[in-house]
Amino acid sequence: MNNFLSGYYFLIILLMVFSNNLFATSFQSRPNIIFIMTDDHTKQAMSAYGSRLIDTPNLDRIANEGIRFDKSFVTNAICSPSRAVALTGKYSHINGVKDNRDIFDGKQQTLQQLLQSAGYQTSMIGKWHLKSKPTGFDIWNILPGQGAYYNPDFITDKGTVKHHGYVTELITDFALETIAQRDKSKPFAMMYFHKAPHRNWMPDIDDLGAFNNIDFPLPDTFFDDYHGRSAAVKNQDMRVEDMYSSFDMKLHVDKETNTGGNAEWDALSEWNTVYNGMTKGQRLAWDNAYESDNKKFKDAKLTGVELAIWKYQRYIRDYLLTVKSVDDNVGRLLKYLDTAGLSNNTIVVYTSDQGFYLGEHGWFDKRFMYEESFGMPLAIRYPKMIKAGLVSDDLVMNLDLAPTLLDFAGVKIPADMQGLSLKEIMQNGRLDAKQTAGEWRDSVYYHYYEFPHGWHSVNRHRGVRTDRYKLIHYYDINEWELYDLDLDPKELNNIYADKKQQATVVLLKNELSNLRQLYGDVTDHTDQKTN
Ligand code: SGN
Ligand code: CA
Repeated sequence: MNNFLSGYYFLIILLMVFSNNLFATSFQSRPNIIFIMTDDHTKQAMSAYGSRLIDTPNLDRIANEGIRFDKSFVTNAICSPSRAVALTGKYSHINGVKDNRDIFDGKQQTLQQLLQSAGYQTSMIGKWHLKSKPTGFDIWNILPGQGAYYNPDFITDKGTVKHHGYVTELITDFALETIAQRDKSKPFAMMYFHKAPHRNWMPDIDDLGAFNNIDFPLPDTFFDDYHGRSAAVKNQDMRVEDMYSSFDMKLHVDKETNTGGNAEWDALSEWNTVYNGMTKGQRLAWDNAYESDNKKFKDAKLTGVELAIWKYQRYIRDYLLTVKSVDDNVGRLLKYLDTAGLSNNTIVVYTSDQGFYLGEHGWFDKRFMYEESFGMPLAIRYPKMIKAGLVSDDLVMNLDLAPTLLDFAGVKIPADMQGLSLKEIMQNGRLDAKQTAGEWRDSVYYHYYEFPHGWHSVNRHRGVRTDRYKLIHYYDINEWELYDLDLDPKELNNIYADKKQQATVVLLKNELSNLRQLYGDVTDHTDQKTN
């Protein structure tokens, strides 16, 4: 063979090997990604975390067939900020969304935009709640604002369309359609973001009344008197006993007399709008499920503790039923992946935008840095690369999600992302804080901003949590709290002023200041306008 020909064949072989590699990378090894986020779903309502309230077999399936993170936290426990953190891998003061009123700047670097540039087909289905138009997605179909449970509007780049049905099912229908119609020449990355179980917790038609005969256990701290805690804890407006009779309790009243977290808000007319937004048939099913209990309640004229307990029961039944529907629909999605042969090479992340109070401390809602709302459920399944049944006790954050998914997708993690990839933890089996000491972060940093405007009157605060301790600073009122989570996991005993704890206080203050340096959150907000 002459030189020219041998060179020619060599080139062909090289090209074949190269294109084969390309083929292998883009079609086989690069995982698909389904990022599931719910809104306000807390670990106390997920059986993989030992819930004493509900079974969630399908959500548990993700944890059992992959890894469950037991110490997973948000950086700022409220909806829009938390989403902005998950999509950018950056804290609120950097990504610009500090509270629910801020508008996300869609020109900034995001997980979806990086995946899209790397050749993924990207889509966003469900609750977006970042105010600006979604960017970095090939396909999007989102709820406006908080969205409606029944017959919701959805927005695409073609405009707004009202759909008949129940939001959790509709979001799932659209997600399945999007996967079925995907561009098969590319891997896909889908955000499948639910509205449920967000307030006002309206269950699906098929589930209405299903928990009417169950009395759920009250959390141990339901009657918390806030003794020894900061004024912030005493002055919040998020008590179950103050929930709206109309919008939350679904009673048809003439006048709303409860603050519900925002005394200015016209809860009664909102409830009427939501109720009348159902079709005649839906309202009939609704009335059948609620009206006999409503009548009993009106006749009983409960007050005080009895009234608070009645409200808790109605709240928790409705909340749990909206979770049940999420579980059923995630089950549909997982089954679809099985049948389509996609399960093995698809990363499924399950998380929520934060946790929630299910009566703990007498509360609903979130915002505080206590475990129930600071924590979030986090389970990730990727059969091809992660062993089933792993559990991690490492301190992980929503900040880590974007870097982790980029890492698995083979995309370089930008240096300005502040989170860390969880890939190694996920591949190495059970690690705990002790085993990984020195190799992983040993504290997490938190900063909540929405005060005095907005809902529920929770003072701004920042804090640090280590494996054992939590230090919180309500800086506007300059009050501190310290908890020993080993001895006091329910955070009832503030030991900040305890003389024996002063060495710990110094260490933690030092850690807090180091974290503020590390993440660039050094501005002293007390001298800024409150936003
Ligand atoms: C609404 C709720 C509040 C809730 C915020 C934020 N009120 O304003 O209770 O804290 O959303 O929730 S409601 O009566 O309108 O439902 S978040 O999940 O979007 O952050
Ligand atoms: Ca939320």
